[in-house]
Amino acid sequence: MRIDTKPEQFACDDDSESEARYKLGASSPELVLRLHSGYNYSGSTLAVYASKPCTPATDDEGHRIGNLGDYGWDDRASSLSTYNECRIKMHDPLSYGSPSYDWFYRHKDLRYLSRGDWDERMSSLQLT
Ligand SMILES: [Ca+2]
Repeated sequence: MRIDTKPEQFACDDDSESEARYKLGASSPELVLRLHSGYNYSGSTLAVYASKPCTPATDDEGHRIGNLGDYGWDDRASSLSTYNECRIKMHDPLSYGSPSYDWFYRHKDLRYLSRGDWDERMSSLQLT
């Protein structure tokens, strides 16, 4: 059984956006994913940063979140964007598994997760 490392929370600058920010890994983080609580990139946001670029390998354990509830985002996302060549696989249960929504191509913007019946459903995710 895998136990995921809980990412550290970023310190917020006074003049920064109000969105919550988290990073996966330790150094030189780059933006890989942004979740939104509303459709069409509206509502609250969660920005996810990774310490290394996404790669074509789907088994990269460096880019995954096993419990979005750790950040208050279990069953909450209604739209999302990926960045920096990353693709996402969404999972309904905690700790991955089925049902899941397949990998999207790079820079795929998902403005309405309801279209795939994935509105407020994702509980864990992988990025590649
Ligand atoms: Ca779920």
